[in-house]
Amino acid sequence: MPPPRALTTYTTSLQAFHKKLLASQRILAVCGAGLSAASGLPTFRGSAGALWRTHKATDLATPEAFRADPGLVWSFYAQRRRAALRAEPNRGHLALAALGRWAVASAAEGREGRREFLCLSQNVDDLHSRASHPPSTLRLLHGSLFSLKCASQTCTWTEQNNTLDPLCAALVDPTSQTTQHIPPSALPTCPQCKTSLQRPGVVWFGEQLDASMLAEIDDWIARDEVDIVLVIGTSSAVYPAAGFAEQARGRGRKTSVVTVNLDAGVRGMKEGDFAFAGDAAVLLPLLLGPVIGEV
Ligand code: BJW
Repeated sequence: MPPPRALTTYTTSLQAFHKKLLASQRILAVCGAGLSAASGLPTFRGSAGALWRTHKATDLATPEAFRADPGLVWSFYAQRRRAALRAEPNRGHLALAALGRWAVASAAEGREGRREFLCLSQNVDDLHSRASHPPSTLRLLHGSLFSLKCASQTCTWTEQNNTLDPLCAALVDPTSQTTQHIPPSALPTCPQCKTSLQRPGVVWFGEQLDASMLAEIDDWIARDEVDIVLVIGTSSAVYPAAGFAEQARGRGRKTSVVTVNLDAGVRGMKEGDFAFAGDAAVLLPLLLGPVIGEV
């Protein structure tokens, strides 16, 4: 019987990857929902997690869905807030956090040829922060389940790190399949404008990501060649996140794109790239071990 694909990929390139890693100065990571799968949180596409009740999760992550039925969308987010609060960061989050500390320590040494790492995460579950990832090396592209903001585009109210569960009485049982329709009047209102509803502080389809964060990422990529781009647990279906690996590759000829995904395969790989098929929580500590040690 042929060996499983994951094992084949892993055994043929781990040594070569470690050689590249040890010679690398600038590392970028782009993370997606697959990173948190081992923590028990569902992904968006191609799995049982793609459906919430009878709705496609991606259909609920839109301003149109919120306008049409804010109670339904809030139930979806209330359930995900609860699941994320109960989840624990896995060894993949810990490995990335350790890589962040490696970069921070290198910057503190202030010597020539310092090592840099920037972790761009599409995940909104707060598990990077709970794994003690240094904030200076982490950017949350799609916001956070634990940020709130006003649904009105003309009101500036926001609140960070709100972990109240339930957020309001109407959201006491967001998992219930039989929950009645929740009217807007039962949902929390913005304390500033006192008119519009509060909404999750996440980025929905068709909404702009934070412009200053995007400019900062562009600058980081443009500043110098990126040696490694780790593309971890993402379907790379959503932009701009899906474009950062190629943007970094365009900057230098030595960039290796390293895919870490249950479904990783060799399709689309270029010379010097790597693909590791398997659980990110298992693979990341192995892949990053030579620079971060044990996690
Ligand atoms: C494992 C694993 C394990 C599982 N270990 N791996 C250019 C071209 C075309 C369209 C556009 C474009 N630029 C912008 C757009 C429009 C749009 C877009 O990209 N549409 C696409 C559908 C094409 N983008 C936007 O609207 C963005 N805004 C923007 O660009 O503004 C300007 C603009 C607007 C309109 C037009 C043009 C410009 C905003 C995107 C916001 C995305 N928001 C969401 C919801 C966030 C809040 C929430 O969480 O509820 O973000 S949607 C959802 O998808 C969520 C995710 O972060 C995102 C990506 O999903 P992710 O993380 O990749 O998860 P999955 O499930 O797709 O994949 C999981 C992977 O893990 C799989 O591959 C598994 O195999 C793997 N896996 N277990 C390792 N254990």
